[in-house]
Amino acid sequence: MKKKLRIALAGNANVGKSVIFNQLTGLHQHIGNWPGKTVTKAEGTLHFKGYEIDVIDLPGIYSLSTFSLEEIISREYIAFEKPDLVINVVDASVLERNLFFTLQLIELGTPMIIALNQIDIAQKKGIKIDYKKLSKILGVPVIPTIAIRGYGIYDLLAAAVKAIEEKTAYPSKIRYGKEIEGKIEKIAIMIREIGLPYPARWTAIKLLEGDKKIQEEVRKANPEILSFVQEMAREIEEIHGHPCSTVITSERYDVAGRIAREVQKIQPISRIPLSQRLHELTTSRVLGYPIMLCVVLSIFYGIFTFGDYTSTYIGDFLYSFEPLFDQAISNYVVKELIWNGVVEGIIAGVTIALPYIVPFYLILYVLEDSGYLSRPNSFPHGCSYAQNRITWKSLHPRYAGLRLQRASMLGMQDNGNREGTSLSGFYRYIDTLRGDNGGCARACRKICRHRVGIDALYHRFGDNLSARQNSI
Ligand SMILES: Nc1nc2c(ncn2[C@@H]2O[C@H](COP(=O)(O)OP(=O)(O)O)[C@@H](O)[C@H]2O)c(=O)[nH]1
Ligand SMILES: [Mg+2]
Repeated sequence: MKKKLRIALAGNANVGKSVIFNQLTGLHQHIGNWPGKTVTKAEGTLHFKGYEIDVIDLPGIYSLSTFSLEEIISREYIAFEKPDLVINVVDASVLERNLFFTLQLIELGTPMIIALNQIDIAQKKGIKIDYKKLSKILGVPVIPTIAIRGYGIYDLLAAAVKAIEEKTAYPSKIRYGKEIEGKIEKIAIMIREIGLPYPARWTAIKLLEGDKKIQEEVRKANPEILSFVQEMAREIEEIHGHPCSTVITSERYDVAGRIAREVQKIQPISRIPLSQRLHELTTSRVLGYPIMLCVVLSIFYGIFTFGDYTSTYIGDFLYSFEPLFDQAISNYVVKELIWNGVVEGIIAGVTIALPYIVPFYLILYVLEDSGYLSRPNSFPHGCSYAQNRITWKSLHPRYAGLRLQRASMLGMQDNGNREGTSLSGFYRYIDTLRGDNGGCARACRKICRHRVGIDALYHRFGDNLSARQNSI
């Protein structure tokens, strides 16, 4: 039977926990709610190096207090359910803010490693983090990751399993100022005697912070401890001139700031390459859509304009052979059959297909080669194929459909069909706006003429046939 492990992902909101969770567990996920709560619980399973690993994506939180449901859920899960390891996901681009939570996890004494995520964003901001030094200071493995690209995810998993196996996931103690540290120690000694399920040092800090839930549990076990804590808190307040909880919070921020300053270097932002800037522009939430629209419209406009001109010239060139053909073939029926029935069909095909389809594929090739088509499905972030319904892959059929509709509408009107009049009027209006001399319309008319020519032949043959039948 496979050995089972439980790993929890914890960290601030929007640091990339869910992306890492998805990378780790793929489709093997179960999404529900925490029992009796409205907060989403995401669990998944993966198999790695002979282990069956349950991964849980904890809600995003900024502290381990009891101010929100998310904080209570995360704190109780880590403290009571005791996962084998917590992966603390940290946003490398705002290290100091994230370390504030990391320090609290360390206080809780949980075995942990750090996923230093979003290093790509940090790099863009000119922030370089010495993750080995960070690992040394905190005493736990630190793995740099770019979750959205899957970079570092394997290393993270390998480091997690190794840390559990070798028991190297126990962080160093982070020390506060001398006078606070002395008081924490004194309270912790008393806590150890009553044997609470939480680590003694963490409980002592929480008592000094005035955590109501912990106070209640301690009161039940030994109310004297609370009066001692009150005395200690008052002494701290006297020294610092602020409430004890504020002093502890600001000490924590100081420690987080000091560590961040020690491990990160902020360099002047290097020039972002043009390709990167174009990528950002074309996938931006705001500008991505108008740019995409402009690209699509430019493709249509360019192809219609280019196609109309080339179609006209190719058509004129091929039709210039008609008088020669007339001279060469004297029999009217044979001439009609070959010219109207075959040659005009080929001319129509050539003047429609070549001038429009070839440039379309060329443009598509250039777009594909540039990578624009493969940018988050060529649409700005968070905007999927399914949501948009329009896809690059469907652009060609749509274009061809539009082209044929246009052809058929103009043809219908030329044939005196009223249904075609309104839409063909629209197309003609667009042609006028574009200053088009009606090249496309002419090409469409050729198809229709070809069609009319064939119809005429049918009629003629039909008439001949019926005349012959009558004579018989
Ligand atoms: N550039 C970049 N974006 C990331 C990375 N990891 C996550 N994100 C993005 O950060 C946002 C928040 O990620 P999510 O996993 O939902 O964060 P959570 O709130 O911690 O679960 C999403 O838009 C992700 O696409 C990363 O390594 N690099
Ligand atoms: Mg999430």
